[in-house]
Amino acid sequence: MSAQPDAPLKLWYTQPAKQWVEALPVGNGRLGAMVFGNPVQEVIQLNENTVWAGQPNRNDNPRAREALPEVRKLIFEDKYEEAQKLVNDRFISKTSQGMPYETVGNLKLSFEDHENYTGYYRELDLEKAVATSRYQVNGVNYKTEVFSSSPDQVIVVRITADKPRSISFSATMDRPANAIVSSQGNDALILAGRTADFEGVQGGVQFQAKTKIQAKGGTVKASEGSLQVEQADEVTIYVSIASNFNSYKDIGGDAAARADAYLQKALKKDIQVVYKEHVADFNRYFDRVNFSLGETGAVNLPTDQRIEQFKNGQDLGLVALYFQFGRYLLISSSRPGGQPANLQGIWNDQLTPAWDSKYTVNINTEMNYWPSEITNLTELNEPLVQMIRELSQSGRQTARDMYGAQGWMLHHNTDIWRINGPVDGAFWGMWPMGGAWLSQHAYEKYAFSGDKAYLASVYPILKEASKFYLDFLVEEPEHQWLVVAPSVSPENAPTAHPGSSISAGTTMDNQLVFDLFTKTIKAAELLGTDKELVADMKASLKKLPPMQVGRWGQLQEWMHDWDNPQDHHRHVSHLYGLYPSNQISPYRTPKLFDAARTSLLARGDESTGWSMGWKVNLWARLLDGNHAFKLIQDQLSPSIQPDGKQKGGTYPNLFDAHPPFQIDGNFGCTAGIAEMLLQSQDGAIHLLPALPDAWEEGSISGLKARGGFEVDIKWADNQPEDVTIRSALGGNCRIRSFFPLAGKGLKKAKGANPNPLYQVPKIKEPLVSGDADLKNLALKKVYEYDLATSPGNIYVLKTGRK
Ligand code: FUC
Repeated sequence: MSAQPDAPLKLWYTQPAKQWVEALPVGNGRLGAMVFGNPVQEVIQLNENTVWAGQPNRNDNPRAREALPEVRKLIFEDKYEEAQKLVNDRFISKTSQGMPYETVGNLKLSFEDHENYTGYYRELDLEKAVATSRYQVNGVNYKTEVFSSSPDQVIVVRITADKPRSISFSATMDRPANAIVSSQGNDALILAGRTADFEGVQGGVQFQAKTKIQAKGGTVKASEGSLQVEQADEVTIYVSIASNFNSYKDIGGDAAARADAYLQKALKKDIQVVYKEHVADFNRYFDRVNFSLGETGAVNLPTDQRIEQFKNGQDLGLVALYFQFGRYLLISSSRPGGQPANLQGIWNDQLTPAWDSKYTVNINTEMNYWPSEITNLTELNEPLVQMIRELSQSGRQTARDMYGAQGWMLHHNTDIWRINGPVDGAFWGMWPMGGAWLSQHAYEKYAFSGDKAYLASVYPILKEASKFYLDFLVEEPEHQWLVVAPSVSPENAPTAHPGSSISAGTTMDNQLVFDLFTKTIKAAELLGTDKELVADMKASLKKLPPMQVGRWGQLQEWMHDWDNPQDHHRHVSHLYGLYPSNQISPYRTPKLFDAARTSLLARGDESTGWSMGWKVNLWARLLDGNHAFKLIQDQLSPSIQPDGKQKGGTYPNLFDAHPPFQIDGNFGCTAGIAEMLLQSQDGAIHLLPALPDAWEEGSISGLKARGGFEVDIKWADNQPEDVTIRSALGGNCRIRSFFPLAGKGLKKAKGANPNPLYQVPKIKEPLVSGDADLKNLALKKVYEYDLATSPGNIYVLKTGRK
């Protein structure tokens, strides 16, 4: 048996996982497992995505409404500390700060006589979504495979050996607290529990995890809450988990009956069929995108060593592996009908994980979904869109009770109960922009698909979010601009008042309101509705503060020129306008583009995992592939240092480290790699907009572009060689490239792009003050083409090099 993988798309190791961040994740969106691959004491840590502490509850603080005018007055008098104090007293929730997502517990398998194992190998196969470990004991070859099936809604553990009657072990289940384990019949264990009371909210989620063992040959017996398997030829273990959760308002389901029903259904099938259907189901998503930067000898190194050596430079195969791992994680943690991926996706071994492993919506939740459209996983957005629909219901109460406003709103956090109130203290929580940002995700799916029926279905989300801001915006005294107040530029305080982050009219807020209104107007016009509302939004848009260039040439983070060039804060909120939004463009707003670059350079590179993931996207949008690659190198460096301390980076199992583990960085960097190769936010499909010098040759297929296009690119000598564009909707396809292209129907671009899905916002360039220095106004020559496409057709372009 070789200790080498037979395909590049595998994470693999030559030792079992000692810590959780070495274990390998499998998941079907609902059920997650972390597999340690230990031959002696196998641990399979289990999750189910509705196992959250607490129960339906609200955390709005209606005392805010009365204090709102006073807080605004304090802000406009520059009394930011006092404003923050009042927000803490009167706005911040006095009840729940959000409930934690909890582990279900563990399945443990003890193989007493396996201590002297040899030839150990374990892998996670990204194409099959199976975690496998294999080793030898006394001349017998053992193999354990684990997967989480979406068609069958069970986790499956398969243990096989190449000699009959070789498999003997005992199985137990446990949980850190609040659960009882019992056996059922001779071959099943049940772990039954209830989630915790937290911050005054009683735990109400009841759940059951049922483990059923089927052995071929040999015997299975139960005793005192454990199962003993003796001398079996092969063993299949099914783990079925369910809870009483029906919706964020209703926990009246029957956990035991549900867990049983899933199990019985799976047991009726041949295990080979369960396996095949699992692989086919997973592949339906995974196979849509192929990506290669070429492989070097590094593919023959275990993944943990590849991460350690990545900074040395040549292992581009690890970039492709990391990219595909990001797609793997989204397919495994976000499936239609379920919950969106939380801070840890669905994988969490604790009862009170960092930040409760909930939904932080001032960057993290959105980042989780950045790869979904561009990397061709559009269906996996559905849980996020569903959560936004729910928040747009629950958040009406918050808008009304806290701010006396129409519509719906959300602050910087939510959880499975769809809380909308401000939490954690004013410094972090007084950010009334969650609804504005999430609404972009509801809309973007339309920009990629052109699906008007879908747009109509999410229009109420956009409309009601906009109505909140129409009521909430207030005129500031200096310029009479309409601003959001109180708010914060997420989690950052300016040096002008370092103790208080509270301010008005922050750049990100203005950008978010701009996007929300612009998209709501567009949707209303397409759907032929709400003329008056559209007129109101158009009037308000004219009064939003413009983006401003500050005294050191930076894009101002705040309405006032408060930015400190030494500020290395992980949030780069004012650059929202550059990515994920498209308000800043090298071709339409070169001065803002230059200012954004100055800001990002000053912010620095190394940071928390997700911050580096964001910066990969930002450097891609700044058309600087080398700098984007530098950030990938920073992010793909070991989080765990020789002295045991952790920093932002990557764990041995390729999980992103904030630290601790936070999945947003995985998703952010995955999206960033795609943005380096293809962009479509700026009125054209830009091929290879930010290709690093070191990525000389490669290919990617199946990336999606706005306007209903799917694109394959093969390049060599850092130039596109073959480009294939599949058009789903027809219409003009404008193409941008740093190199000339040739192809049937390709014409030099003329005028504005007539494709309606490509319209870009009109942004006024700012006045740049005398002492600010713009450095980047000279851009590389770019070629622009128009290609008239018809639905269902495929277009092949070649290099135009002679
Ligand atoms: C935001 C970030 C933190 C962390 C948390 C979950 O508050 O500022 O870095 O990612 O979310």
